[in-house]
Amino acid sequence: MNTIQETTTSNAAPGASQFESRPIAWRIGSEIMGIDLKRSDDISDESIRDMWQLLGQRGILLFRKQGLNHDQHLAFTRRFGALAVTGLTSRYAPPGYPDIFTVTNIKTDGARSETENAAQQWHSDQTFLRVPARASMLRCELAPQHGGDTMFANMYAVYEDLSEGLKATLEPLKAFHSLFSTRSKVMKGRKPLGDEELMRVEGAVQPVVLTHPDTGRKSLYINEQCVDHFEGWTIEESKPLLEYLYNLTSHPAYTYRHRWQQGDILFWDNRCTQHYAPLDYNFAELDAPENRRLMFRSTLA
Ligand SMILES: O=C(O)CCC(=O)C(=O)O
Ligand SMILES: [Fe+2]
Repeated sequence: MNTIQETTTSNAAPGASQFESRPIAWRIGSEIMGIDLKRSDDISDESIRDMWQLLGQRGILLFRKQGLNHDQHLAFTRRFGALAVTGLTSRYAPPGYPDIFTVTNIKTDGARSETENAAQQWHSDQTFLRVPARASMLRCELAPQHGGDTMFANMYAVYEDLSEGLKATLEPLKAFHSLFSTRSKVMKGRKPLGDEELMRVEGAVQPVVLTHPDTGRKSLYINEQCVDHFEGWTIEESKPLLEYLYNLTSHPAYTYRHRWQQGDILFWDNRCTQHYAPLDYNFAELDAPENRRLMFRSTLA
């Protein structure tokens, strides 16, 4: 088995970084401590660079108890580059913040939220766009009393554990990613897309094995929300191999499961991780205040 580089505070450039970090699981994730994200202008460029480097290695970064508002959330996200401006999140955006995607189970005028099941399948974000999301940052405003977790899988590790034979088979393959794949559950219960939105989501062909531009490591880049066939293969031909790979992704050995607390920020790299929200809270009683879940996501281009 390949191990992810061990992460300690000494991993950062000596003297330059303003934060400490520790792994939150063996194969994926580090917590960043000792930094106040409300004042992201005060964070040094070196610290931002070190966080970005750690994100590429560890896949996800956790920041506890930050309590950011929308402006602070976007300001911190922008320290890592331009936001993804896709026009696709605006229908689920809080008023005045078209770049923030709201993930919630809170009803509006008695109607179920269209994003309550946004992550019922393992995926990384916006792979159906020709230029997919590089990274995403999810902030917890309200967590259910029990559950409401999000799981993350290390897709470097999934790839690295395959046999050399299967790696060689997958290496030249490409896959077609679409919101409307035969597997996708994400559009169920949502208002149909408008013409302009439809044009943006016509789907995209992506490599099956992605080399991460920062770490040079390879990861498995398919997801069960968007992919039902390899390019040039039929859905039937692709199915057994895809299912084998999707089952590996969900194996607990590759994952970290996050129990949310209000104020948490989770920052993930979409090129080497996938995520999934298991709906492990009491959704039969959504009107009860203790079952409410409210999250906001910013997305990097
Ligand atoms: O609901 C969650 O925990 C994750 C939602 C999601 O997939 C996303 O915001 O990209
Ligand atoms: Fe997602």
